[in-house]
Amino acid sequence: MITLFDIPSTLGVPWSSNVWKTRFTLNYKRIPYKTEWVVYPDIEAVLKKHNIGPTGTKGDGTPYYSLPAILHVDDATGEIKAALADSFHIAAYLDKAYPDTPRILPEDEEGLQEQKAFADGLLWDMMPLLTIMFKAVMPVMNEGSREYFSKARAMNLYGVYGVHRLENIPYGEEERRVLWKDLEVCFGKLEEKVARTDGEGVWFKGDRITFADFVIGGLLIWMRTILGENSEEWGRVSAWNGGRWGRFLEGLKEYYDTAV
Ligand SMILES: N[C@@H](CCC(=O)N[C@@H](CS)C(=O)NCC(=O)O)C(=O)O
Repeated sequence: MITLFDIPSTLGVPWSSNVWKTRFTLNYKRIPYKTEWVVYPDIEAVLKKHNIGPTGTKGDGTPYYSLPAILHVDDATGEIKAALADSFHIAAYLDKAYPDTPRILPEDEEGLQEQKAFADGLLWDMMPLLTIMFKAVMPVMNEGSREYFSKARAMNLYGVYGVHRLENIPYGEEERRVLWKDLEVCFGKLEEKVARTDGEGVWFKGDRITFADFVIGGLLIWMRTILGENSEEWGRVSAWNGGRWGRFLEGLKEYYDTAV
């Protein structure tokens, strides 16, 4: 059985865009799994317990431990088959460990690099989204995560300006108006990337789903879950670019409407 480590919220449903990339991958492959919920301050200890290493380095030079992570245990023997973090590495592992399931990453080096570059770059191309979403996530963070999240994400975004808590980032009507305007431009650029394949299908590679689609899908489901399906904000996003994003997420429905 596979255990997927995820971060809880008070909404009681999966919400994290990064972890959704792995949920989509598991659901697409129809691989059964169970979820273990870990609040932010405990991620490092839980991963260390399972001998899962960091996925990067924090701004202060210390190791960065992150979710998603999976633990794959052979039910019959109890043998640990794998324990790893990072949604891209997990996708590569699942392609290899479950060869009878549909592949999600290409086999050629160039194709792999294209997927990795897209996965690594998307959030950097969506900077206005981070302030909007981090602000929106705060009220639904579990008690155990809230303090950590506020400090860590303020550090990510505004640390260099000496802002140490998300609550201290200015977020009035004018700031929001500018962020949303900039975000629309970001989605326009994303649309240009995806639109190369128009006519052959809606996905990043045209007619077949690849990991890049779960990167986009993770971002969209994060927004829809946190902003609210019936919110004015989600209505706006899903209508941009001729309604592409609402349709895109709807197209992934069978891979997120799965019991967890
Ligand atoms: N590239 C990584 C990114 C993972 C990531 O940054 N995850 C966040 C959760 S959304 C995390 O675990 N952060 C831990 C922290 O901020 O200390 C992946 O796709 O797996």
